Amino acid sequence: MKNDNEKNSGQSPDNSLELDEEEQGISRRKFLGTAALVGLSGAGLSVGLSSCGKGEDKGAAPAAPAQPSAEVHPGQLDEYYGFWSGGHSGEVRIMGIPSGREIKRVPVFNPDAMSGWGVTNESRAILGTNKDGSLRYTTGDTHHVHGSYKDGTYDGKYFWVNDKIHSRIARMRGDTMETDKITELPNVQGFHGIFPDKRDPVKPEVNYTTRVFCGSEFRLPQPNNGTNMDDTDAYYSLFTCVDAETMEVRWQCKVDGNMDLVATSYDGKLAASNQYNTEKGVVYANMMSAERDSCVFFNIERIEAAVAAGKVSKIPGSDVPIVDGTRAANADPKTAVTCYVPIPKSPHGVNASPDGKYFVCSGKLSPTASVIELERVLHWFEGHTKEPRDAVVAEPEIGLGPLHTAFDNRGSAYTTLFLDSQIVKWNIDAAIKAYAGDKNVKVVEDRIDVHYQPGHLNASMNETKEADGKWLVIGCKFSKDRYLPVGPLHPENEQTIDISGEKMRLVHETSVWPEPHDFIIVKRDKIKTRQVYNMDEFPLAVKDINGSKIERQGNKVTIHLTSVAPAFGLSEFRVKKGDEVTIILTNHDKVEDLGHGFAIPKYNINFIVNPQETKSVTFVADKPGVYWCYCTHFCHALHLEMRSRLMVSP
Ligand code: CUK
Ligand code: CUA
Repeated sequence: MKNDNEKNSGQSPDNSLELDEEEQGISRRKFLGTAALVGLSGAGLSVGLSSCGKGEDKGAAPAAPAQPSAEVHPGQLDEYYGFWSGGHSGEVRIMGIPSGREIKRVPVFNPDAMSGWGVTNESRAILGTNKDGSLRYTTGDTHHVHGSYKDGTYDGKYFWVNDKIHSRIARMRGDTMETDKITELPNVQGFHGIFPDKRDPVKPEVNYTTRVFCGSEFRLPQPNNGTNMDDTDAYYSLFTCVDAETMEVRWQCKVDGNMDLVATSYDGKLAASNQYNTEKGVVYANMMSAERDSCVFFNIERIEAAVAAGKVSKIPGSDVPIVDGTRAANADPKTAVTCYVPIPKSPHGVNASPDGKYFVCSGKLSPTASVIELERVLHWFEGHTKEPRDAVVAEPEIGLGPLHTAFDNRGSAYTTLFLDSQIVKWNIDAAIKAYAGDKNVKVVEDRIDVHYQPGHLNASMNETKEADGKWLVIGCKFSKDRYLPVGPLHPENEQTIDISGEKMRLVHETSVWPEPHDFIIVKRDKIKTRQVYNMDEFPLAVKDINGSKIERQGNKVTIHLTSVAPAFGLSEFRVKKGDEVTIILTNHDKVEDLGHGFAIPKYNINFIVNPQETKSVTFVADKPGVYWCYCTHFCHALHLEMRSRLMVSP
């Protein structure tokens, strides 16, 4: 194991000329810089795929004592929960970190045959249905999972995830790790960045999450009804505030440009979104002409004051109050609700440092990361500084294709370099000094090759005040040669790096099915799950263990059913062709993990009930005959015998 670690540790390449790493980094960057940027404008972001990460894993630093191992032995538990988005699978995945073991897949926007998500009446009500009863959407595209905060750190209560394709926000409960609410955002397309606030900007006692902010990428004509499609200059996008508890949309803020990721400050005063295409292009080439795009800051207190004062507009067909956050309407800092901080070329990603002082924003077409000091953004809003750009306090050159940044608890930042297939570790204070003119500081502290083309990365507890600087996980977009080939589509590759020492050490990798984007790594003691439901939570519950029965009202039949391993409360039930049948199933088993499945052949019904849980399904009995309803979840030695007979008479 140790040998493997050393072999794969990918320490910064050593070469015979013995350049120091800083010099190497720069020469590599200069060498690649022109060619790669030229490549970008023509061939998209896939340049360099065939040449990255080869043959540079020669040297290994002298072993530090007691290096942390990613190995979690059989029977042992991981130290962290990892909450992963599932991309176009539409789900959220839960992994153990550092082992990378996948523990759960939580259906969110995706129908799921095991749990019955999209099959049961309860889940269909959350997902939303059309008038004919069909699901409103069966596709999803999840990118960013974020948890609720209290006192600047995770409280384990809720997790939110975005659906980029249909602009929905979903909430997952921390105790059951199941989706409990979904809201479709009005007036937007391409809902991408999402971040909960960390406290209220004006009420000190509210030191926990009460709002979730949502950026939207695509600019649209409004109202988007086909009457005004050609005036592309009039298109715009909206930043949306959703109530964390009710999941209702509170307000929207109109902005210039496309919004990408979202970050929030620890004092609750600011939220921000990095922006590309401030050019307002509608074709690719026009979207990258400007030398600088922006990171737009939202003054939450002022926006909410404007909403309260009724200084809002509305889009026909929607009730949501809209505040004008466009550049033109916010020229005067003292009344502005937004501040557009210029950032080099098409930034992708904005992340808050755990000390609460900075946001880091990287331009994917610029080799830099910009450090924005939040205090200075607030000063701009107060009229003390003139230019929004004055809030930028550092802009180190770190490598090619910088996307997302994570932090440890020792002042270092870690940025993914998509084009270089590397992670670069750099020092924030040193970068600030260098920007101020100090030539003697070393900004870049280390580089490591990853495999390959990293997108997001995240460090343990990174997006909280309790960032602990232990593990860094890298979401690599391409695995190429790292796994057995499985046909045209390769898995993606999540690599785990030990960041507890000065040098980064690659210690583990695991395949993941496309396409996770972002993830968070949460200390396990922040999460309190429960394994058994309370029957009272379900209004429909069949509480009497002997209460299974058939009820008929006209052609509506309700089957009240219980389950106790290895039997359902009724061994048979008869209905007539054309009846609308509702089955309510309450699981009376109390033992942890003793769930049962309920599947009806040819009727497309399959779901499970967890201990003490109730679920229901409704269908029209349109096919006469015998249908064996059977338990799909192995529960007992007599699991195969756990059945009930549905008989539909003609
Ligand atoms: S995005 Cu995919 S790598 Cu949706 Cu956060 Cu950056
Ligand atoms: Cu009940 Cu298997």
